[in-house]
Amino acid sequence: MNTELFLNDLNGLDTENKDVITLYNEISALAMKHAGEIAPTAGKRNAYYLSMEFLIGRSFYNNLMELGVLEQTREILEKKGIDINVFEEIEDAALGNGGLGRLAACFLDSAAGLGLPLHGYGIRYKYGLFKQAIENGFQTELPDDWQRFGDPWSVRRESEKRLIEFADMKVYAVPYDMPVFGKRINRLRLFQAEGEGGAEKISEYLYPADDTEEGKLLRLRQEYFFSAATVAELLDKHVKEHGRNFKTFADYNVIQLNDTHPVIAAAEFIRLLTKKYRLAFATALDVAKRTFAYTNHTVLPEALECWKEDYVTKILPEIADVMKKISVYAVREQTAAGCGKDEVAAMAIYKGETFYMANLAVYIAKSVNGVAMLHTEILKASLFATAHKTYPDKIQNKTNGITHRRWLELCNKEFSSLIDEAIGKDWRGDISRLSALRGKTEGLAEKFIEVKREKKRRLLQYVAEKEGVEVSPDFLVFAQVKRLHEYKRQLMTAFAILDIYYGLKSGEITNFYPSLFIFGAKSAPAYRRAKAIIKFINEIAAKINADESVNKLLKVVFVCNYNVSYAEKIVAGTDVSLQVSTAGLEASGTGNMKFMMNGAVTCGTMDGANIEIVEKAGAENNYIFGAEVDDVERLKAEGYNPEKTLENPVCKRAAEALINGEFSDGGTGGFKELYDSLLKGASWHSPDNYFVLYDLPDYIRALLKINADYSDKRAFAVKQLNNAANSAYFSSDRTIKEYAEEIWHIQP
Ligand code: 26V
Repeated sequence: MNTELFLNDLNGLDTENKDVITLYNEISALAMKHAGEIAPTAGKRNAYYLSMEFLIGRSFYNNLMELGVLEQTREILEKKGIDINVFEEIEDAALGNGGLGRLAACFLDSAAGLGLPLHGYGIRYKYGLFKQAIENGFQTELPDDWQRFGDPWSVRRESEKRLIEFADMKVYAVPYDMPVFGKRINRLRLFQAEGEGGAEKISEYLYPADDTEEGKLLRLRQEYFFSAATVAELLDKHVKEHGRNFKTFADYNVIQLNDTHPVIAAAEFIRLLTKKYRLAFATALDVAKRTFAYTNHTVLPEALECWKEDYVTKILPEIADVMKKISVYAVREQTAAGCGKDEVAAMAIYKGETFYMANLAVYIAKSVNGVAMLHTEILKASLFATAHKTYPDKIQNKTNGITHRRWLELCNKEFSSLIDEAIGKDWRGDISRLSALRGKTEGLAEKFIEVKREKKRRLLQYVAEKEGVEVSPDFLVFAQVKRLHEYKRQLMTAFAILDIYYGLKSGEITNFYPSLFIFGAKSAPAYRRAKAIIKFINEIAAKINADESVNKLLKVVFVCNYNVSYAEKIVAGTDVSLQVSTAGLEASGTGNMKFMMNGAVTCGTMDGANIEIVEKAGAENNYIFGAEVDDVERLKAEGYNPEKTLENPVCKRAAEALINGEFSDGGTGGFKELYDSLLKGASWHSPDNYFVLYDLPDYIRALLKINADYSDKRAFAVKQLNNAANSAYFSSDRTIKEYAEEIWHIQP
């Protein structure tokens, strides 16, 4: 960054009578002009991160911070009478659903920060994740037209567009490059679909509804569209730099597949090498096997991709052929290695006229990784057990992380300054130094209480403006913010709150410290039970907040349109992070890490990265409850029957709240459906598939224990600080270093 020129231009910028959007575009354009060029990639080994999602959030503040000019920009604008916070009106680029997409954004940030050549490739959706509105307690969806503010951080590369062919249409993939600022400027390249005959549709929506054949085909087209554009570009680049010697391709390139969505890139890679460059299939397969690596992000069966053969054949016949051929090689190889019929079937890439994309990914990839220790163990022992036996060196762990730049320095300046005061500023450049806080938490408690209160005050002021619910910053703040899914058990939190409410009303619960529960969550538009849970939360919130006899002690708010920018406020202003998924089902979680780093205690189950959080920060500084993986397995084997839990009045009252008319689902039948899912089973799920009723009593105990402990504010602040002091491990800088050293073999 040429700071001097930027500040000079900014000083000279005429800001009179300009609206926020114009100013946003002009200031961003100045930063782009003086930021410097994207670093060249030629002659060195590069890593490419292929992902259907990059949940970047708002770029303005983050980019100015990374460029080292945020504070000066704030001051210059102030002199011109402009509060830099006005740009909060500019919405996020929400090109992702949740964890997987946000992780991709954190990874790019960390790689640039460490000077490592990692480049993102994905889709430039016209509309990102829908904007959520709440009407009468129900979620409704509005299109997210993020480009209406302009897109000053992208550069269209018209001359680099390329034609992507389907059996029934041809589409241009036009690259848009977003610089990723850090020690090195890396590139996030997003392709936009253009052309005739409905070509634009391919990059119109993130995750189009896939309950129809048309929707499924569109999703497949999206996957192929950006995978094919990326692979063709990398092969062209290799030929230009090294000639047609593809045996060295894997020396210069490694392609990381973010879940199975882009695994079709491996098939396209082989198709191009064999068809265009005339390599033998076995040779092409060998190059692919040395080039690709795969990350798994979920073990939920319904989230594991498979494609019916006739869909693939319809629009990508050559890809279908390549995948079948890969399958033949895999079967041959596995049989030769001594695998039995059942074992070969368990690893099948093509079976029953269906392609199993996770099995394809595991076979092709030189490395397969899970995203937290427990998750990786589950991959080895269950989901990919046969593959693990056959290829014992393939599966490895890379525990997720989050960028401490956005998730601590940017979103919590006050706490960051307190850390500076205590241990100096070195931690900002080398996060491992944050552990110097460890011995100092006792001494920092008083100041931390002030910082937390200030962050709470700002958060609650924002919540009051947006949601119309007023809460004092003296409340103890709990938050459960994440996608809405049954396995994440927001319903269990709602039940627990309701139980506390009844207890406060009846006088059974006394000495209760005033508490606020914040929920934030989007449900997939077609996920009926998740939508019913949102309505249920809003119903209990309305009842509790309106009850004068209790609302000085207990409040509930469901924040509307939870997104990256809202998260930045919530993680800083929360005391207790709720991470209560059914053990074994949350691959990692990354929200848990954001809260920890900002000094919140975790109230959670032994699941995903919670286990490692507790290991690092100490069980005494967190609140763990509920069934563990072994318990869940035992319960399933015994034939868990939730009817039995109803013998406990707590569970009985919770379940009945869904059907006794106390709360209205507006006549949708949604609450009865939730009740049935708990006691009868829903679709292919067994009753209480996620052990909500089973874990509820223990959850309530944990929440009440936290409430009691909080009365000693100082001791509680020390617990919170102990979490922050031990959070360095969860910086994505650490994660990216591990990927770079152990999978990618790339260097600054
Ligand atoms: C996708 C779907 C799609 C169909 C219906 C149900 C369902 C359930 C879950 C998913 C998750 C897709 C992958 C994903 O976002 N996984 C998340 O990845 C994060 C980053 O590794 C990790 O922290 C989260 O635990 C994991 O859920």
